[in-house]
Amino acid sequence: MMKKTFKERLSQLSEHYSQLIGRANEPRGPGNGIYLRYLHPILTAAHTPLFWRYDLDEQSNPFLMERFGINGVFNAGAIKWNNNYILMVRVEGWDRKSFFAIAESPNGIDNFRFWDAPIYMPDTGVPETNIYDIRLTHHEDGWIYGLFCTEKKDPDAPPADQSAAVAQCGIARTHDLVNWERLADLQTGSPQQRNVVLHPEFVAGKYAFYTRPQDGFISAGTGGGVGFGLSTSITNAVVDKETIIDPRLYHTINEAKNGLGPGPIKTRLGWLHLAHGVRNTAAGLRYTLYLFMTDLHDLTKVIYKPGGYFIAPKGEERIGDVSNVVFSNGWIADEDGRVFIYYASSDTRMHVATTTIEQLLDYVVNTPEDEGNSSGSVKTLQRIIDGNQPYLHTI
Ligand code: M1P
Repeated sequence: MMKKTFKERLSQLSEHYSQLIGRANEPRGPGNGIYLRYLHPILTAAHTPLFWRYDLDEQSNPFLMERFGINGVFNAGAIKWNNNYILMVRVEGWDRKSFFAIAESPNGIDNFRFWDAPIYMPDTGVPETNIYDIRLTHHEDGWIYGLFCTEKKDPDAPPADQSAAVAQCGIARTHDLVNWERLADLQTGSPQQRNVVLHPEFVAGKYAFYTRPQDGFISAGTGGGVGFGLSTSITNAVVDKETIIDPRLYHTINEAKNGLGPGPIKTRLGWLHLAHGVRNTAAGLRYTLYLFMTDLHDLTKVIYKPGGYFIAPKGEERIGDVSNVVFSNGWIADEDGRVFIYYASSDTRMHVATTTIEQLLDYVVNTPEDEGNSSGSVKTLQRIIDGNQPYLHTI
């Protein structure tokens, strides 16, 4: 009886798993003209291999129980590698610890499969409690770098406080995505660092970093904003001076905090940046994504910044472990001009949105800026309505 149950369950699980992994994805039109969303998430906890989650030995696991539960797969770094689309995913177990694992797809929109083993990320001597949100940069020095958040319990927290933590930026590099050399953590003057990103090119012969200085683990305090700084070394990286290039601002999508997403894409008009902005609401923090562009030569100068958000949580994206969140730390720009934006929803699952460099340039150049007040918004809208008068008969 027990034997039959085990075998039946195993074949049911295998069938469900193959159907899920092989499921074709399709765009959800007509969209907003800026990007296309897709029908299905590209990765969920259920996409992790059965042989991670289950002990498949009938003797030691007669009920075929999950022995290592996965809570969510989200916030993935991305890179094109051997012609395939690679996501280095934050996998979070039932125990709340995150680790990295790689999933690979031939087309970037479906058929993502996890590599057999998770990534072993070496530590710097004192193991961190949690690592997450890696940004992958193929640097002009030839290495692929991964910059990620390393989190430890705050040593100064009183015993009653079991949640105070210190976040800093871990740095590792690789040539094959499997074997990682861990370097010293980034040093800055800020007590907390998350969302640190390595720029792909040298700047004045130095390594350039986008940072996010904060006073607290959750709250920006006197800090916040997307910062920028240089370091002569990558093996012992030190950023002495952080210049805030994109501050948080009152009554915008990023008034509470913001942070850079993946490394910027170089275009003919400037460096294209994807970032997240956070505002507080009665229902908790709301995370949306936005775009901005910096000058090709002066990386601290923002030259275009469309008003408002680029992607906000929609439908099922709004619900999850940490609801009302979209977050991105990975995108891939293909040689043919297509761009794959990989974003996570509600700290639970991964999605893709597709667009092109030309669409993104049109978006950053021609989307009205935030005028900073309601009457400015009305003026902007009236300008569009007036301009449309000759075309009203077309709709
Ligand atoms: O829970 C939402 C996000 O919260 C943090 O974002 P930030 O660094 O801007 O504070 C991170 O923990 C991120 O992983 C998470 O998705």
